[in-house]
Amino acid sequence: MRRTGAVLLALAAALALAGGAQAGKVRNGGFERGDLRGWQVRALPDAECGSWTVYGGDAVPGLPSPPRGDRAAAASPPAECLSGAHILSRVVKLKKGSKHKLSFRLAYDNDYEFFLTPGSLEPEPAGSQQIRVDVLRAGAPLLSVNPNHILKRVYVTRHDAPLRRGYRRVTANLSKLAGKRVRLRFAAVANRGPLAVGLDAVRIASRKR
Ligand SMILES: [Ca+2]
Repeated sequence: MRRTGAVLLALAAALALAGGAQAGKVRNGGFERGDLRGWQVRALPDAECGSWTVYGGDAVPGLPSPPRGDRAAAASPPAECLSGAHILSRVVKLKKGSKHKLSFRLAYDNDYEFFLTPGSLEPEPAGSQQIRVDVLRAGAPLLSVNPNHILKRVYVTRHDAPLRRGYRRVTANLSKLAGKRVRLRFAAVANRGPLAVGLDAVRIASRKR
């Protein structure tokens, strides 16, 4: 009985950890579990127009195979959908007194002629064809682009950015946000044509100052 109790306690502790914000860690940031556990997924107008999913190999047209391991995440709405916003996010705690560096790998394939970046992540009504990565206040509305809610703009597609890109590493120094709970938000919005986005190897490297 005693051993069972210890195992249950360990299990409970593990579950408690899994449910809360991890201190500077991005569990399942490489998507090698084959699912999106640990992440929050939001699809607008709804998931019938696709969603963030996990893929392997050449399963997503326009995207290279995962750059790290066998799996990566992808937002790739079906071509028949005229508009959609796809948000992948999670809250992390950045430990006080440490330096923090966010890094990830991003690839995309834009079937429209250029990118459009209105001041909104809603899929309607403004013309929108964009990829955005932000660090938000943990309590901010998920779709907000209000500067008061955004702690760090990490990535935004420029109007004339290349229409196709293989996986590239993107980094951002989050050391100024040490001690805060923040939301990492990866957003793909398209209402002018298909836009496939791939994401892998999301991690936060932390070390003591
Ligand atoms: Ca991976």
